[in-house]
This record gives sequence, structure tokens and C-alpha cells, in this order.
Amino acid sequence: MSVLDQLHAAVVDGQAREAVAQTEQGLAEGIPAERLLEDGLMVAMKDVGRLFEEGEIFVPEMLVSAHAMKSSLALLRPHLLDSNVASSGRVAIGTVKGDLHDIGKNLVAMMLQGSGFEIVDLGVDVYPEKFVEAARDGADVVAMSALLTTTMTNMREVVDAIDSAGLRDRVRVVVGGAPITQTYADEIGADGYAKTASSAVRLVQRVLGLSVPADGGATAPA
Ligand code: B12
Repeated sequence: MSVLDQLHAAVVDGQAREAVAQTEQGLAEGIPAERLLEDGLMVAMKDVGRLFEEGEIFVPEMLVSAHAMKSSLALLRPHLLDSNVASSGRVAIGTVKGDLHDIGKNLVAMMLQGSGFEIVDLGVDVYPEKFVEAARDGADVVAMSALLTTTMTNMREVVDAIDSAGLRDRVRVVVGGAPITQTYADEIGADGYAKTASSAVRLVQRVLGLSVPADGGATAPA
């Protein structure tokens, strides 16, 4: 079995120690961190979600898989950070009220940090007031994550709260997470949506009017 297959299996099985060992092995073999992330960890988490949906595994198994993924990510982190980019703004990021999923949010934060943004991590289960406070404290961008169809609706509350606080003109709002779509982002009046962590970086650069190399993946109104 290849390192990628073994890393995949370790995350699906929730074996954190094995995930760490395979990540170390992969890096030692010269496999790029991006590849270990995309083809190992991300595919594994997708499979974990499918198994949960099919009733093959339950919440405790998802939790140990998440722990295994996080353990591997901690090793990949320094390899994913690209420190060649100048500081470009402050992003306050959090998972919305009622939602405890933080792997995607952490990944987006990590990529943004690696691209020169200052990150204010608000954590999970973040109430609208906390996002508003971060905007008032000088965040240029408020970034929200949601993984549940039942919590994604809380994003609208945040956009409305920022608006009511009179801050909407000076803060950009971006959204993401598995159930989020561009249509939904437009519907709630967000400035943009991105499907992946790397396109999130381009999205944030774009909404702040920073120059971005032309490519797809992130969308924001012109
Ligand atoms: C791991 C996991 C958990 C873990 C979370 C651990 C943690 N610390 O995060 C635990 C066990 C706690 C959990 C709990 C639950 N979960 Co859960 N979970 C998952 C699982 C398997 C993986 C999520 C994940 O980490 N993916 C990997 C990351 C990297 O991907 P991502 O989050 O999508 O992020 C990427 C993009 O979306 C984007 N992105 C993310 N955020 C943002 C933000 C911005 C601004 C931008 C631009 C981009 C962006 O970039 C990221 C990187 O590319 C998913 C299945 C799935 N396929 O998503 C189910 C899933 C999300 N969970 C689900 C459910 C139902 C639950 C529970 C309700 C189960 C229960 N009965 O208790 C609870 C809810 C708890 C709560 N209140 O939040 C369902 C949701 C169904 C739905 N339609 O709403 C899913 C889809 C499983 C399924 N197929 O049924 N879960």
C-alpha cells in the first residue's frame, strides 16, 4: 500500500498515531504537503462522511477520524505556510452559532495566514455579536464557516447584525463550508464564497481589491 493509501486508511480508522507516522513517511519520501492533504486527508474525511451517512459509523468514529486528521495537519502546517507574501489585512474567522465543525475553518485560517493575512480565530459556535465585535475591532474581513444545513442559516443573522451595527461598508463578508453555495452567499448578501481553502485565499484577496492571479474557484461580485 502506498503512503497515501495508508494515510487515508489511518484517518478513516481514526488511528492518530498511524496518521502521524504516515505523514512523516510521506514528507520524508518527498510527497508534497498539498498532495498529502488533498489526496490523503481530504479524501479520507469525505469517505468518513459517506460512511456516517450510510450508517456504517457513528459520531464517536467521526470524532476519532477528525482527531487523526488534525494530528496529521499539525505536521503539514509548516509545509503549507507560504511566507513569501506581504501582510495584507486582518481576517476574523469562525464557525457559526450551533456548529462545532472546525477542521475546514482551521484549514482556511492556516492558508490565509500562510498568505500573509493576520488571523483572529473566533473558534466554533460563534454568536453573531462576536463576529460584530471582531468587525468593530478592525477586521477587514469576516469569514464564516458552516457544515450543517441547520446552522448555515445563522450566517444571514451575522450579515444582518454587521449591517445593523453600521459596519457593513467597511467589512467584507465571505462564507464557506460543505453545504454553502454561491447562490446562498448571494442570497444572504455576503461578498463572496469559496469552495476550498486555497480558493478562499484568492477570494479574500479579491474582495479586498488586492491583485490576484487569474484563475477559477473563488467567486465574488466584481
Ligand atoms: C468530522 C465531522 C464531525 C466531527 C467534527 C470534528 C471537528 N473538530 O471539526 C464531529 C464528530 C464533532 C461531528 C459532529 C456532527 N456532525 Co459532522 N461531520 C464530520 C465530517 C465527517 C467531516 C467534516 C470535515 O472536517 N471535513 C474536512 C474539511 C477540510 O472540509 P470542510 O469542512 O468542508 O472545509 C473545506 C471547505 O468546505 C472550505 N471551507 C470550510 N469553511 C470555510 C469557510 C470559508 C470562509 C471559506 C471561504 C471556505 C470554507 O474549505 C475547507 C477546505 O477545503 C462531515 C462529512 C463531510 N463530508 O463534510 C460530517 C457532517 C458535516 N456532519 C454531519 C452531522 C449530521 C453531524 C452531527 C449533527 C451528528 C450528530 N448526530 O450529532 C454533529 C453536529 C455537531 C455540531 N453541533 O456541530 C453531517 C451534516 C449533514 C447536514 N447536511 O447538515 C455531515 C455532512 C455527515 C453526513 N454525511 O451526514 N462531525
